[in-house]
Amino acid sequence: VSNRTRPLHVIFDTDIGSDVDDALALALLLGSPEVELLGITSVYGDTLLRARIASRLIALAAGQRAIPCIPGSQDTLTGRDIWWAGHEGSTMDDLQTEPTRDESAIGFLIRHAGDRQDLHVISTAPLTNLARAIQADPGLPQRVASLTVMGGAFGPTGDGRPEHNFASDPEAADIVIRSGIPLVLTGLEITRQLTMAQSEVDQITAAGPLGAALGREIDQWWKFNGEQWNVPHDPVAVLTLLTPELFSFEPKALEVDVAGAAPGTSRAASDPSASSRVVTGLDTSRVAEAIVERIIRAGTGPARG
Ligand SMILES: [Ca+2]
Repeated sequence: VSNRTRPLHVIFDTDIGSDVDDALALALLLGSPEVELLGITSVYGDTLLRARIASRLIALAAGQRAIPCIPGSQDTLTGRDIWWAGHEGSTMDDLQTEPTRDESAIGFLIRHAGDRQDLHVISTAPLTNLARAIQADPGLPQRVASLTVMGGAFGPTGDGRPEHNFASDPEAADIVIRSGIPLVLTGLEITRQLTMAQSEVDQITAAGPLGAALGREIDQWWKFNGEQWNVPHDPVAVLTLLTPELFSFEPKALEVDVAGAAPGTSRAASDPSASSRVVTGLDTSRVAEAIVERIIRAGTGPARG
């Protein structure tokens, strides 16, 4: 349990529904007592469906209040093709009954940054909503406490391809990186140091209705990939905000390619004066434990007795 005296005010910006890791990241946030989740903004493709998926998972969590789920940008800044797995929402019945908030996601981000100097935004998706919010309100980067991002690749990743979130909307990543927003980036070379396999999934699936729903989402994602494991990219990035003591960070100047052979390709160079920090290492076993522990807490509620 954190020794913070005030809650962390968080907005979670997500492409939940495709890769299961956004759902795991949302559950992790719901199981984190130090977090006050102000809202979920969805992005990339069918964002109404994505907001409904988030709403369903929140409703299944133990003891949760209503948290607004707001459909955000469907298209990317330059109209690049949307990657859509096709299975989004298919493990959940009657999703059209889930409430979403009829408000601009970009306006929601700007409004909360204006209300509070202590807003922490977490993005585990293409950065379209954030880029549009910065375009609409160029003072936004100075009014948020931090922006935590799963995105980019800053070391060997094995396959030589740019990371999905940056590659899906590189122009948006470029705008965010250049904005001076206090950015903490977790790249693929960090997240790929962890995998979730059957033993973790068995524990999660046993954790109440939320755990069961996550179990179905994990199973669907494994079948889609033909694997018996997945990489929890987005939960790892969320933990860089909640448990920074489990990570090492370095200030780095960042670049992302918006043209050329592989748009979305990113680079980072050490720069003590940079406003951005890149995660350079992690305690893999403690991060893995924290992910499972917090997701279970979201499903079952705080320990009693
Ligand atoms: Ca994601």
